[in-house]
Amino acid sequence: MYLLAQATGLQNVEIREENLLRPFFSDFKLWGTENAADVAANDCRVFLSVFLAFCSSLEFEERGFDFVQDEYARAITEYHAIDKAVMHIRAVGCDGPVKYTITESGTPFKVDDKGRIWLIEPLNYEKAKSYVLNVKAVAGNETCIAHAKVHFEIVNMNKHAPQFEFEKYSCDIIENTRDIRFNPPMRVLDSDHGDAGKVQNITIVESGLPFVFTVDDKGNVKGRAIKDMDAEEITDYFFDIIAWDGGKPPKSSYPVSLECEVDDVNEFTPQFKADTYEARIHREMTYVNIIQLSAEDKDVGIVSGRVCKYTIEGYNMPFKISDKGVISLDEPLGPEAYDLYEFTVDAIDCGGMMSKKSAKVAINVETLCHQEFIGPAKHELVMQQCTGKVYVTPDITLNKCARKQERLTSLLLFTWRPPQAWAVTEICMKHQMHTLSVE
Ligand SMILES: [Ca+2]
Ligand SMILES: [Ca+2]
Ligand SMILES: [Ca+2]
Repeated sequence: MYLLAQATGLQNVEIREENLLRPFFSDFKLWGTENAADVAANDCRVFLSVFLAFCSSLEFEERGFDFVQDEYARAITEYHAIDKAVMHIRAVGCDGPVKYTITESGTPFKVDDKGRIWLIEPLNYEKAKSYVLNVKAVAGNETCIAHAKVHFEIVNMNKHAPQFEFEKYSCDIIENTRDIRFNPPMRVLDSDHGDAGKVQNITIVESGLPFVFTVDDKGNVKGRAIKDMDAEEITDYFFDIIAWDGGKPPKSSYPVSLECEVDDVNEFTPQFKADTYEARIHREMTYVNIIQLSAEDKDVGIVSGRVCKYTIEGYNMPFKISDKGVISLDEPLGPEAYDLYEFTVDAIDCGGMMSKKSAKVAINVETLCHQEFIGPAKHELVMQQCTGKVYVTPDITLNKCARKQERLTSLLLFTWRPPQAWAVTEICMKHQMHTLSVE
């Protein structure tokens, strides 16, 4: 028997091991609790003395062959070591050896000839929260028989901390939704029984994160955001979570680190940096880069946030545009081409969304150069005897890139020449000449 009184006023009184004081225990505790503030230390000692004397008198009272106590009780934890004695009961008052038997079969206990009760199988709080054993004692060639009740209360112990099934989980949430997806599915295990083995809640180590976690009876964990996720605002969340069981006191798991990625949804179309683009090119030339167009996409995803293609909207346009937005010209424009090409360009993101507002492109085609002969022309041709050769333009040269005004001058030169030749011919005819060759 073990009686422990603590502090003043008997506020905490604990009775351990088997005892016969159980019927008195509740009254004793009630007395102590209600009057705790008023009971002096002396009163406490007097009470204990009386109480213990009373108990002693019970133990040694002559009762014939009987158990020392009618009833025994103790609490044992469900993790109590097996093949260990957990209680000692004794029947006295008859000659000869005493044989003890437990009436009930199938209990995890056995009793030996010395009255020691042994735990022989592991306890499980979930299966049985208490045991009541009827123990029979027989002695004196079965002339002495006694019975006693033995109560075992099984205490649910929190021996194991919860544990996440895996060390690593990938975690993601689709943008504009709230449900967290784990891969593999998240589960927490706890080997204890009862509340001590039930995962009660999951907490986030860091504060200020927009997530809550729930766990069901089987330890399956679900996570949810408390607001719709916006990948353009925050793409990745890094945090640790811990699992707690329902034991008293609760135990916690090792934290699991999570990186939860918000999966981008293609919400935005590409947008051109400028509404209009303008360029100048020349005829008879090709271009690999007339002008660079550029569009951006507000989405953050690799697919939905990147421009993959540009297209020219216009019929029979001589220009091309690359996937990078560069306008080029493979075939030179001839004199028949327009002086101005106007068309629109659209940008398409890699998720297939096209810009809502096209870019306007204007390309001016200039005629900068043409080829012509340049040289002083003779205003008067003199041909002796009206036979032989005379050079009309002895110093003529070829200008491969003449400007427009020079060309006009040149035209004047050539329009001026035929009358000259004609005049020469006329003169020669007068002199009875038949031919005049001009080279
Ligand atoms: Ca536990
Ligand atoms: Ca998005
Ligand atoms: Ca997009």
